[in-house]
Amino acid sequence: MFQKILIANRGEIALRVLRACRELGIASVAVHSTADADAMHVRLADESVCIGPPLARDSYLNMPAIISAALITGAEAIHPGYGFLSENAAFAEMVEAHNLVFIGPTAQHIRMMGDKITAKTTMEALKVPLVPGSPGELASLEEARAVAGRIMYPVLIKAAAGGGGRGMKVARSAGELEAAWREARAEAAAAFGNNAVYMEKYLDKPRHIELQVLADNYGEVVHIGERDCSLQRRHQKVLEEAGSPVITAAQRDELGKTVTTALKKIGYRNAGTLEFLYQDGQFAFIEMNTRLQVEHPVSEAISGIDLVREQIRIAAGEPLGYKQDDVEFSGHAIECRITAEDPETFAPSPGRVDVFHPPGGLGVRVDSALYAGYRVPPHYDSLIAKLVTHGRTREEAIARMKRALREFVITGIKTTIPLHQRILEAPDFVAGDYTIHWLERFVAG
Ligand code: MV4
Repeated sequence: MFQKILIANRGEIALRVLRACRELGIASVAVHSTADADAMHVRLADESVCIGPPLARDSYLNMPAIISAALITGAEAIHPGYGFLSENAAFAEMVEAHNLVFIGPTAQHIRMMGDKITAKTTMEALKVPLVPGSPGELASLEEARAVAGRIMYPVLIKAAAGGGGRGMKVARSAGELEAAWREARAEAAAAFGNNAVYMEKYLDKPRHIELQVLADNYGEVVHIGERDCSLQRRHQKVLEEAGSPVITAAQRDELGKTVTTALKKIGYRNAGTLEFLYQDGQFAFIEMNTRLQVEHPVSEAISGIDLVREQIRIAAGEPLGYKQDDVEFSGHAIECRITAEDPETFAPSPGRVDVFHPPGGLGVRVDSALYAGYRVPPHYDSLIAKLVTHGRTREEAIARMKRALREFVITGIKTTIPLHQRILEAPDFVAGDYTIHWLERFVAG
């Protein structure tokens, strides 16, 4: 096992990784920008290194500064958290080239899944269900017309280097195809420096359901169940649940078997998440994320598995030590992402936190790096707390969430706590009756 790990991140996820390190008896090194000198992750780590000015590109994305910090402090491994360098294959390679361990998948798997076309063709060959679409990259507008004619409108043109909705254009009819083709390619070139695009049939009312997996270095792969992440606004997830209110144990088992078999065949390692669209009772793979995700705590709650501890153990070369049958799911979990934003307009609300009183009690978890007197800097993601509740049933998890949201006091900045309170009262939410479009309409009306 490692004796010292560098955490290449900030905020709540840096604390999350730090906690796993401490429980494993591993020393931690925090890195921080000049804007984060007073941050909680710096205070709680055993050591810290300043890696640059506030802008992320000069600090949390500064690869040489982070590698140097690891070498200087004698850290043996680097945990990237989520965002920043977590899905950067060149960074994973640079880490390994300095005889450090990247706590995540291999650079080869990060690169494979970073190209959405390669990810899809790989999964298709392994019998994972996909949305009908182009067999690979669209070579020309003529090919786009031919594929659309076969799969029928509406269609979506997506960027191979995309994800998160950028470079994605809908064509509802043949008359809209040329504009969608041109706009998607231009946006992809500008955003990613790669104009490769592909086509899928546009699903008009899907849910976004993802499956968490863990894989060791010896061919053992298990899934940790699904998360329903349909409640999102502008491609930012707002509230997630595990399991999905619409998925049965039999569906979970079947999808889990398909996915774990596929990942064994490609030799995938460490944690990962496969994203699916779910509509009319069918799953369709769209993308794979090769990192720890923000919403991982809901999977931890229903499985009792510490996903970060598992990531570290796997990276250190330990076998998983259990099989799929040993993974048991219990109850239901919900996560509310609380951001420093106006709950009506979503305008950012950085600034000084006056009062910070998190909720507690049975079945409540708060992952947050806030404290009274802390200044939320304007330079980074607006996520300030993840409130997670677990109950024996979905109803119990909802009741606990309502209770916990009422207890939660954050003053000095605006937060989205009132938005979550409104969602939890909505009859559609209580019924589990929502798609990826539900929240946009809810906040508009
Ligand atoms: C889709 C889709 C409908 N049909 N693909 C958006 C981001 C990217 N990760 C995939 N996305 C979508 N792909 C087909 N064939 C609708 C979306 C989509 C979406 C997906 C998941 C969560 C939120 C979303 C919001 C808008 C559109």
